[in-house]
Amino acid sequence: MKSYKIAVIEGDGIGREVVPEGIRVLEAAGRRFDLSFTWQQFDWSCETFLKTGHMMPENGMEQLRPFDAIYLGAVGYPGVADHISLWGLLIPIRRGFREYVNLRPARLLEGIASPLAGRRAGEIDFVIVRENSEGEYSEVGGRMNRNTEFDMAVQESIFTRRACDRIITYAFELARTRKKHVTSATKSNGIVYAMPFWDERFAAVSKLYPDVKADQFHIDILTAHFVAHPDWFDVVVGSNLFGDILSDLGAAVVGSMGLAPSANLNPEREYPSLFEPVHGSAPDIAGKGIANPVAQIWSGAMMLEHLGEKQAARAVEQAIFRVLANSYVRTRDIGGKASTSEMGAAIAAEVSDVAVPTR
Ligand code: GGG
Repeated sequence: MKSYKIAVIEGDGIGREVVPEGIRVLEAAGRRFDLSFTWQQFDWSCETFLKTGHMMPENGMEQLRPFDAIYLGAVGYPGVADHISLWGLLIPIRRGFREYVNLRPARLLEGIASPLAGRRAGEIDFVIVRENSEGEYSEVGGRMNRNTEFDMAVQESIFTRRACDRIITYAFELARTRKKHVTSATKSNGIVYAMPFWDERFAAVSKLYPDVKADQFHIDILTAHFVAHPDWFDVVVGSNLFGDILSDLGAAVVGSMGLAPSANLNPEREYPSLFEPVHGSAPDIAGKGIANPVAQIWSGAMMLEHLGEKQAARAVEQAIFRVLANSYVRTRDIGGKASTSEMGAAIAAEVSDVAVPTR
């Protein structure tokens, strides 16, 4: 039996409701595929911040370092400014553990209605590859003259050749395992230094992949194409901010934020990688037991894949697909009345005997 040590950070809001369902499903996969998990809970959240002044303890990164992976729910809650919660927990982990790839698949599944008229399952199937270490999410800048009429803020974007090349290369390698097409999200008409540089790096890396189709769109028209022609895309690579925005749009066109998983990967495996749904803590529905746990559960499948447990990963994915395609158990965001735990239980039950495709 293989065993894995997983650090669990449920975080805030619906994170506390969907993570237990993810664990329930991964435990079911463990029983079927002879895997054992040790789940260690870390109660790091906005509530912790309000009690201690820190989202995580000073030695938080040291505490997480020995784990095989990190399974996170959501970060952010009213009462704590969003930049405090994000920069106090999620971003230090992504950066400290060199999780420079943020992988965010968007696939329209059987049984799910896209808000885009006439789109059927399988027609939308792309992956956002988001640069996760620099770009617009930068600590370079500052504030001056606070609370005066001269109050001002400066925020610098950082684009390095090393980080651009490695994320673009990752996108091309991924495309080779899919439909061999990479689209770059740019804005080199308006952002006059960073984005022409991004385009140069995209052009340079794309030359190394003559077998992969490469194209690029300015982010404004790209968002329009996501709505009008989502079937045009396979792998879409973008900067930290563009990738973040595009992945919420991707989730929306495939039916719900509750269906969008993500992986923050340290591809070199020097550090634990982190798996979390794309969605946030959703304070408007938190505490009601109605959040869709699929994004969290699917992020668990991505974690299994990264750990090398490919059969178990496939089983979790197939269980999700089967429940969404065939079952009346569905949460409100996708047209049903089921609770978070009913949905988790239905997927966990399916994991034990669902057919697993070999690929
Ligand atoms: N599930 C993780 C979460 O809570 N994300 C909220 C969020 O605002 N994330 C910003 C980001 O991914 O950069």
